[in-house]
Amino acid sequence: MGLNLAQKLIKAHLLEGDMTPGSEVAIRIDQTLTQDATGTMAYLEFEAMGVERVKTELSVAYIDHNTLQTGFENADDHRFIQSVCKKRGVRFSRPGNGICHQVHLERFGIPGKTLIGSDSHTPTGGGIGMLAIGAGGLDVAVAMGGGAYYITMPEVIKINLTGKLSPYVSAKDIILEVLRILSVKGGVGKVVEYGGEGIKTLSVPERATITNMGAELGATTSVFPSDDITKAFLKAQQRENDWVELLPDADAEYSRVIDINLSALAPLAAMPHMPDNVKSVNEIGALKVDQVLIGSCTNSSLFDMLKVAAILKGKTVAPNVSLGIAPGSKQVLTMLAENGALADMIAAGARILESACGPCIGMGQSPCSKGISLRTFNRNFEGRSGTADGQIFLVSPETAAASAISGVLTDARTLGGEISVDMPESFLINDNMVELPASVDEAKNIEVIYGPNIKPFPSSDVLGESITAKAVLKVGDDITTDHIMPAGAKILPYRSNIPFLSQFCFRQCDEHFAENCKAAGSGIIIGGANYGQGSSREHAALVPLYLGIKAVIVKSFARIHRANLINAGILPFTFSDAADYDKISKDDILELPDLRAALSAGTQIRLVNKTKNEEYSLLCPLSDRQLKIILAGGLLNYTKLGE
Ligand code: MIC
Ligand code: SF4
Repeated sequence: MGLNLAQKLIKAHLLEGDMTPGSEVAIRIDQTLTQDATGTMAYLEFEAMGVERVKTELSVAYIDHNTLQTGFENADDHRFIQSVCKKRGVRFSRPGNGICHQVHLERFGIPGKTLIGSDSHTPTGGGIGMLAIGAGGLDVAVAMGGGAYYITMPEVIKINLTGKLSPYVSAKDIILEVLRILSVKGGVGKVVEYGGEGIKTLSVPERATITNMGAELGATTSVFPSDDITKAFLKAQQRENDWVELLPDADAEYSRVIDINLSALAPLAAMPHMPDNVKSVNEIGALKVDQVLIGSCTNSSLFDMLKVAAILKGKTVAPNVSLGIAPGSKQVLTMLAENGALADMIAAGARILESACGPCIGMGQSPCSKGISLRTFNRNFEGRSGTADGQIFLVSPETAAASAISGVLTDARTLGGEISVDMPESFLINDNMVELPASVDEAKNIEVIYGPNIKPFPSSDVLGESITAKAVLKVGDDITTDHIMPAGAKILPYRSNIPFLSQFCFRQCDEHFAENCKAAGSGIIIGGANYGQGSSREHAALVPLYLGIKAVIVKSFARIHRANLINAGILPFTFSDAADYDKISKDDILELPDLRAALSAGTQIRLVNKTKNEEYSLLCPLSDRQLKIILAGGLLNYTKLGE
């Protein structure tokens, strides 16, 4: 039996385990990336590990999230990251250089290499045939120190693309269609591999839009073959030598094949408040729009920006609309400036934002009350925009630009004709905003600079024989990490200050959560399906740890968040019988007796509801390694105990 591409990439990096779907495998990591919102914590953890220099082929730290800098906090964190990078052998992409995933694709990604990043959209690299996976900061720190990365061996789904996109229908519409079919839970435990004749019609930026937003499926990652189109892109980036051809075997097998005919696709939109709440633009109709935002790691390539500029050229943004545009990188912004497309955008009335995440993570540009905002981003979770009742729709750059002009949600096909945008034969190369690390000798004299906003991160204790705690919170399905640990302009500056962050934990679900936890001293969270979807932020585990959360009991977990809970030493349980979820009420006193023994034996775990005098059974499938981490009280303890 032949191998699919995902299996080939895993096999080439396999360190431990057998490649049976569902079992744990360890893979060697060639490259890592961090961004500043998760990076500060990741480098604090790296420093705590006591490793002199990173051991990967390439590690890059990007500054792209916390760029509002409304106080000293972010600038201090940036300086901290910069000093660690210089000392420890990490390249430092300075603020202004662009969004991590866009820059990494342009300048550093290499087909066939493994990449883990402390950001859930790291799978963007799958657009050039990398095995690129989002992970918690601690896992990235371990990989920088030369340690393996552990994943559950995924099943591989094939999305078989045929036909060709019609004018004004976009790569964004392809991934929205995949989300419509599979849902935000449909990719959990899976890699999504793209193939079929249709892929030959898609450029690298289009492929990267698709693999980027594959994160919203809950998938481990998404991947495209590395072919002539990849080669042309790398050549235009003056990196032709990085190219290798990577294809699945002709007789490769997949756990499921989904056919999508590109010729039949129409412009789509994800409606509030989930990326899988997808309908066609025509079905939704001509909604009056208050705001349009174009950018984010999903849709900020030169390719996207040139299409937008072509639609805006000679027009004026509708009076009821505020249009913001954030080109994804310095390369994109400079090229737009040089070829005049930027002037077309400005002339039309666009508000040009810096090359950073910006409004995607609620750093400014919140819409008006109940405002309808069309965004080319990847997430529209409730409240993420910074406006609690904002109505966020996720759309393609073409739909966004056409709607900005008309003032209502518009199917860009009504513009008629076709916009044709050619990928340049050569991009403008200038890596002057990537600072190289010091030599090993020079590094000895470099001091790591800690600002006053950096507070120690919480530690957990070795797991006791049993746990008794109150159910301090009960939530439903699809709880995102934005619910658990919100981001946005007011809170993001404190990503290295867990005590401060803790006041905002779960605020959207229960404004008294933090006080209740503190009063109870310890607690257990009860949740529904797909708990912890979205971001890779380990703060969504570290902050609950700080607040005394011992266990989270849910119907099912999102991949990265479950790994982060284990790393933090918080027990991740699922109900053996999902119906037991309904039997537990908030404030019930729950007991998990003989826990160490049951976990070690791998048997079902008893959960005693002391308030209701009932008993339920829980599951906690752990690999040997995860069991040791949980018993030790988290990955850092485990690493220290192992020394
Ligand atoms: C996001 O899109 O939610 C973020 C902000 O990029 C996060 C990382 C973070 O919380 O810092 C992600 O996707 O992992
Ligand atoms: Fe940044 Fe948004 Fe991409 Fe997250 S999804 S990395 S916040 S642009």
